[in-house]
Amino acid sequence: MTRDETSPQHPYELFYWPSIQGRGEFIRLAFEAAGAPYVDVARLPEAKGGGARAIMALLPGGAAWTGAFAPPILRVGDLVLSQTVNILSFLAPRLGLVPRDEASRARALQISLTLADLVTEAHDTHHPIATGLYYEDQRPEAHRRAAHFVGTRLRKFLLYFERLLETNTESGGEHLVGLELSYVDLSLFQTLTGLAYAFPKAMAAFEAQIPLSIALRDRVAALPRVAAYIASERRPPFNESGIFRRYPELDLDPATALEAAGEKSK
Ligand SMILES: N[C@@H](CCC(=O)N[C@@H](CS)C(=O)NCC(=O)O)C(=O)O
Repeated sequence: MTRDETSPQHPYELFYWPSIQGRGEFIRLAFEAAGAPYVDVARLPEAKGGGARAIMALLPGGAAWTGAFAPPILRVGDLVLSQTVNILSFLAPRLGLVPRDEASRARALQISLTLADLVTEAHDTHHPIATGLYYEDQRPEAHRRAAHFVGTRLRKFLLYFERLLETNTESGGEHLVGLELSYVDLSLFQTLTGLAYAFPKAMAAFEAQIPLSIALRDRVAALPRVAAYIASERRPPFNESGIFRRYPELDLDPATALEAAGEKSK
């Protein structure tokens, strides 16, 4: 896909928590897959203007606040944007990561927002009551929430993305939108990879039902720039501070998750 801009006048600066993949990772991946230069500002040493302090300056109450509520935040010159999907849809045409026509862009946005919904539901399995509490303070509720997520919601989302691939026959089922790699393909890769980290048992149970999605995930992982990025120190590891967390007690068997938790689905 062609790029709208080959050499932006200002550097792309990403502001996101430095020690987690989280939502910032969807944006890092877009830059990395496109081979576009960017500065992951908070991963720089504090002495060079990095660290969490750089993010705080852009948040409400911060000295450089211009309207963002939470990271990830993108700065390009005077333009400061937040909301992951907003940032991705802004960057995608500039990085050659979305088809040029309006209908395809709108469709990519729709899929990206649905992926964001799934990511939020995955997050809410370990923080069902409050993001301001520790997981350890909401474990019984987390268990209930995970039972519903793994027992009903996860399958529904996964089969939806698989169906999108099946019906994009012109791409041979290889892309969610259009005929080439787009930012939504990258975001599906990241989501599936994160889900496999957090819910290995559940995801193994679903793999056979979503062959096109798994093939897409593996193709993205093997793209030379993405593979180099994954092997690099620029990609923070998955951990239990991010969105996708491995708590074995939440990795329930989808077939029995609801029953095991004493839950019913309406
Ligand atoms: N819908 C927003 C969610 C942003 C968000 O929740 N950011 C997290 C990190 S992934 C955060 O630091 N939130 C702080 C807060 O909500 O106070 C997006 O996609 O960017």
